[in-house]
Amino acid sequence: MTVLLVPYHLDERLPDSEFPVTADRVVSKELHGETFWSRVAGLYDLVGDAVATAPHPVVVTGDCTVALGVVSGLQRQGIEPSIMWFDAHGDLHTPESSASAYPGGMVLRMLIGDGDPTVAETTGLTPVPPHRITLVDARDLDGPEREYLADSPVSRIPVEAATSTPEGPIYLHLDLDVIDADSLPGLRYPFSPGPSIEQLREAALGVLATGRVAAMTIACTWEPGNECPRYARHLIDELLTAAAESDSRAASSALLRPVPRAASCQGHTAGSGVIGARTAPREVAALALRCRVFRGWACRDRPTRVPRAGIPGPRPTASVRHGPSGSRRRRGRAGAPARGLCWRLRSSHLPPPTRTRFKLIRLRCFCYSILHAW
Ligand SMILES: [Mn+2]
Repeated sequence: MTVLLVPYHLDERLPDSEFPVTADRVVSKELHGETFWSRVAGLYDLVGDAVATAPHPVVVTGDCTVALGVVSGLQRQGIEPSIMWFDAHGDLHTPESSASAYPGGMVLRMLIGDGDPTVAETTGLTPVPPHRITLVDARDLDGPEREYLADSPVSRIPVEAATSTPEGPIYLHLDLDVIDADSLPGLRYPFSPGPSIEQLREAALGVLATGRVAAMTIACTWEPGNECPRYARHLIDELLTAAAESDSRAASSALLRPVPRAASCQGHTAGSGVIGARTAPREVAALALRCRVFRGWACRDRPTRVPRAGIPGPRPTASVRHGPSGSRRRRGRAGAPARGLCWRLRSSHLPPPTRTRFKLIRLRCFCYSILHAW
């Protein structure tokens, strides 16, 4: 387990002392930009990098919007999670429906693909299908949010029903304002009545015990400078302990393993790590050589998802240009991953001893794709 602290409420940097955790890493950045979303997009891109490279990430933060970065990080690993979203609020507004224009009230809707596209464009986030989202104990809902929920596949359950978990990998998001405001005085958007700290703890530990939690967020959505960190410390400690314990179960779950023997371009999974936008080409090339072939897709122009090995990925879209991996083989044999070498790499990226080997592999992949195209 890796504890990543993103000490922000929206674009405001908060003191680390507001978060009762010992972080393995603090993710922060100078924020620039005209609009709110352009200011935070770069930060969430860094969060995505951190999540994609950290084993079993737990993100501790001061708002819910950071979830955009967390989900994009999971997607970079080839994980398409179901979302269990514990929150007193729906977070289902659009810029048009929101009376307050509070960005935190729009984030779940943005994960579904609605609203401002800036963060998705920067981080490569792709929409999560609404039927994979479960809203737990959201009770302070506005009219437009109720209307949306009435005919959307997003499910809404009380905290007692959170024992039934969705299939596959889970992203567990805990906005601590889901707790009854009387038990946690000092929240930014308090709502009472609601579940006790104990009830939230039980529900969250139940989800963690499945061993399928790919990432967890703990959103400490309180006003700075009050007693909340002290009240919440024990709960957070227990959640972190449970997350660490569930790691061993998760490690044996094939669903959450990184894509094996993978290498690719910007933002893609490579071996056990992820190549970020700032990774040196030489390093990318070295990884590609070590794997000889990559499983998944290569893309010249922008990050694309690398599907889990052995599981067919999404079909190529016209805007995505692929390397010589020849998708025909994948179509012909269901379940077989595409093979090929990321052709963003050039032999000039390599030191002379490996250059010939690289050229041979590239030639082999090219012949392979020609053979299979015919
Ligand atoms: Mn929230």
